[in-house]
Amino acid sequence: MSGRKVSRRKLITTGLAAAAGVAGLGVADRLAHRYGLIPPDAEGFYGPSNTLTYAAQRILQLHHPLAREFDRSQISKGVIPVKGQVPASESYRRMLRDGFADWRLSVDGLVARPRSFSLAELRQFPSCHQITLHACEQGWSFIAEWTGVQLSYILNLVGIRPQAKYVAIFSYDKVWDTMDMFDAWHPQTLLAYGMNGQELPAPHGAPVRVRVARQVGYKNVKFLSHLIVTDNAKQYGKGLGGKAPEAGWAWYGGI
Ligand SMILES: Nc1nc2c(c(=O)[nH]1)N[C@H]1C(S)=C(S)[C@@H](COP(=O)(O)O)O[C@H]1N2
Ligand SMILES: [Mo]
Repeated sequence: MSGRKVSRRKLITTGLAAAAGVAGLGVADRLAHRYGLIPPDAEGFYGPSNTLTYAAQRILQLHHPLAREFDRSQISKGVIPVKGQVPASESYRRMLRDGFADWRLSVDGLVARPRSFSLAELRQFPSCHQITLHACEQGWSFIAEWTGVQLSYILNLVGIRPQAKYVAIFSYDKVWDTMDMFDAWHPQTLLAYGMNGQELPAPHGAPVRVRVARQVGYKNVKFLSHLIVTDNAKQYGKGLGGKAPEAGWAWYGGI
């Protein structure tokens, strides 16, 4: 045994695991509550295990925050799978035809300076590139290069209020989700407008999608329209924090 100091993090993690093993999930759940690590889908049959997974991973990840990045030579070749349809609404189709000149991403809620961004504005901000794996919960994956602006850059521009706990994400095809501030501030979380060196193709989410490298497919919302910073992820839809949880997937999709 080396070192006498046991970090607080270690204590919490060990505590959660031990509580789950010895005393049942109820105790782990109480510990997670104490540290504010309760996912929006914490109720119902899978609720306790959703809470345990989320709380334990968030604590462990303070150590290993980055998703693996790959070489250019590892980018997937051939046809890349697509999930979901390009939005059919007339307003979306018109923007697509016009190269998204009139598209705006509005960002409001618990922010000091609500505003909306054009695609041209997003492209002017410092850009990031990442070659990461996109893994769909349904068993397929691909590696691609993504280009975009860090969500954290946008959050800094609008000024996040201290009560902020989630970013709610809305799209043109009525898919929506919420992301906690850990993912929202994460350096690999991008508002991506480019894929494999080109403009983001419509089927992959044009003009801008979320790229959240540490989460499964459905957390990477495409066809963005609106971001709302909030302290309550349960106020939308059926109160489970996203469209995917309403279809039975876990709100937290960490990988
Ligand atoms: N707006 C929107 N975002 C979405 C989806 C969708 O149908 N609509 N599908 C999700 C799922 S399940 C996956 S796996 C990825 C797929 O990304 P791709 O189509 O670029 O491969 O997008 C996610 N984001
Ligand atoms: Mo997916």
